[in-house]
Amino acid sequence: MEGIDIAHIRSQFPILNRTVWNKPLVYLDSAATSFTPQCVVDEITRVYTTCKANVHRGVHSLSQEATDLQEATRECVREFINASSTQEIIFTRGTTEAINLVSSSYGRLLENGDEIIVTTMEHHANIVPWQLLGSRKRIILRVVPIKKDGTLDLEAYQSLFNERTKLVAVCHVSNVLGTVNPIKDIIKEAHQYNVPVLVDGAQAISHIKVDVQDLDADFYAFSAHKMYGPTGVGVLYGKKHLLKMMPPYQGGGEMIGTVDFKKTTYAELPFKFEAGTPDFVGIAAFKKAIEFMQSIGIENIAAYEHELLAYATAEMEKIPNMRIFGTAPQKSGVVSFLIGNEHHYDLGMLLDKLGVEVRTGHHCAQPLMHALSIEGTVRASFAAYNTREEIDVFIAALKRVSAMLG
Ligand code: 7TS
Repeated sequence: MEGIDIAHIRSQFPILNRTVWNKPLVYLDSAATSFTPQCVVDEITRVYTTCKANVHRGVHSLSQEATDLQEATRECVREFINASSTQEIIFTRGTTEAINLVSSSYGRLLENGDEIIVTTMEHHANIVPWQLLGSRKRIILRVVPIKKDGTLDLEAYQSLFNERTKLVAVCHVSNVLGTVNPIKDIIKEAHQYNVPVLVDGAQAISHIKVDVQDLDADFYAFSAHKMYGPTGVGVLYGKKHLLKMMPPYQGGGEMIGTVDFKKTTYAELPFKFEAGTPDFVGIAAFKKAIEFMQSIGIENIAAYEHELLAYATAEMEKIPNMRIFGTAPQKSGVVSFLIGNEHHYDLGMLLDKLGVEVRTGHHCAQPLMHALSIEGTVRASFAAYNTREEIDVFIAALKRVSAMLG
């Protein structure tokens, strides 16, 4: 494939050389977390061994260096998603915390009887924070159903708006079905009612070129660990005017202007939402992960993964009793399946014995499982370091497992 030097990419991931049960590793669980290239690991070591000093905490040289690294990542993220200002880039622990930030903070502005639109295909991280809000106030969740192929029912979506609708919270890409939602249209529709939209971008950001201004997204959340980066780091993008009117999420150091027992003022954006010491080492290394993706080109990654998905799907469809969940025309590199009535757990365990690492279970999307009338699926997901040869091993393993289970 043009634009992708797969051998060069793989050489940057030493973990790919390990074995599982004495079999070469075939890692097809990058939707849960992606592997991390050596440049990211090296940067973590470099920061720990040369300038691990707390950020925004003083005039000494080490603190200044660490601060510069963190803020360089903020600028890198801004450019990566084309936000208009670094004030709109808030570092969090991940997608989950980014969504909890919005639910806790923006949620304080909501009133009894207000409504939030979510969809059937949301990860629990984009459901439970809104339900928690509902335990403090009477907030009603309206749920967009899905069609047979795993696309959203957009007519139903349009019918859910009314004068009490205060937010739409929707994933860009489903972590189970792989469906790429028409997020720009979804946002346009909501904006006709002056309703802001939070996009859960956890499964999109490393697979699709994201331009928050072009999408006109009000909030966009994602995790570094799913984009070849370190664990414990994530981003909430928010439009400045919304972030400005939102109260702080957590209180502590960094997020204040002045503190007095009578009156405390808060810091300017983005620091107003960054209480306490962040994972500044991880944040520094996150820049290397973004640069890694940029060195390949996100469009090249997307095209390559799409080839892998198409190849895997075509081969899987040849296996008797294969049931694939999610057949949307626009899909990202995720394929969920079952074989006949075999339990997803048995399938996953046996695949593991053959060196193939896939995710099994409800994938933190139980309402979607209920809608599909199943308990769980097996999910294979792809990243830039996977190969057609690995898909061949996966398919051969699937055939063997299928035969073993009869
Ligand atoms: N939203 C979506 C769509 C996700 O897929 C995930 C994680 C999250 C939010 C939460 O991200 P976190 O980084 O804050 O944990 N999804 C998965 C998965 O599909 N398998 O393991 C984690």
